[in-house]
Amino acid sequence: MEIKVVKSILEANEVIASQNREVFSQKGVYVVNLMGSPGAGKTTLLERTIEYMKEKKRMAVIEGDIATSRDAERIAAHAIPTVQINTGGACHLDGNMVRGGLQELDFEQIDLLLVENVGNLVCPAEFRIGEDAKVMIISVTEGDDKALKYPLMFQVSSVLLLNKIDLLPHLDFDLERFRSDALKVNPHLAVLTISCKTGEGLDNWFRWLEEKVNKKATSWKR
Ligand SMILES: Nc1nc2c(ncn2[C@@H]2O[C@H](COP(=O)(O)OP(=O)(O)O)[C@@H](O)[C@H]2O)c(=O)[nH]1
Ligand SMILES: [Mg+2]
Repeated sequence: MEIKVVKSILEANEVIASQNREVFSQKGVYVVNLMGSPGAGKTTLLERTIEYMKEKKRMAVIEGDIATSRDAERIAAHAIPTVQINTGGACHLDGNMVRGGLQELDFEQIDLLLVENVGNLVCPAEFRIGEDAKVMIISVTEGDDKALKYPLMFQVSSVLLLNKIDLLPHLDFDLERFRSDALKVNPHLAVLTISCKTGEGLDNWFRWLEEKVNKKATSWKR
């Protein structure tokens, strides 16, 4: 009985996520669902991405948090349309919550929608929101053993950003072990090492993202 209930929640979410995706496709908007633990660097990555992309792409951000609008305030300071969704306790965003936020945005004026999911290494991976890609960010301070312990998020992501590599000299983080575990769980994962603090490696992320946004815009105009 319980299993049935859980299944129907996930199925209902799939329907709404597909409807969101249809809206994004009609408008040619590329959507990233950014996931990771609290403190991994999600908001900082969005800030760096906005700084780089601002002159090239029209962006908007949806901020998912259990409470507060602190992250939305950080993003809005960059003069980007920002919507805050407070889940009021839920550990992830789902399709319905995101649908509620879409009314606040003018998709005629947006090429790229960045969604910061609730800080959590488990739940956000279970729910589609209508995104083109799930991207996960993990920081070296979280340890090198997370891929095998929390496999689902690694499995559903297209890109894995390993952040805070500026801190590596202070830690026993085994980069090769981390990379090989992650690829064992998902051989298609693009693993990029970055530091949002020093900027190291971010050019690879920007290039990946820009290519995807351009591709979606091209297919939309046809
Ligand atoms: N040393 C270092 N600190 C970082 C880096 N990226 C983010 N931080 C810091 O990590 C903390 C959490 O970052 P935040 O972006 O708020 O994480 P979020 O909870 O995932 O959104 C902040 O104090 C950031 O300044 C990095 O590459 N290196
Ligand atoms: Mg944040």
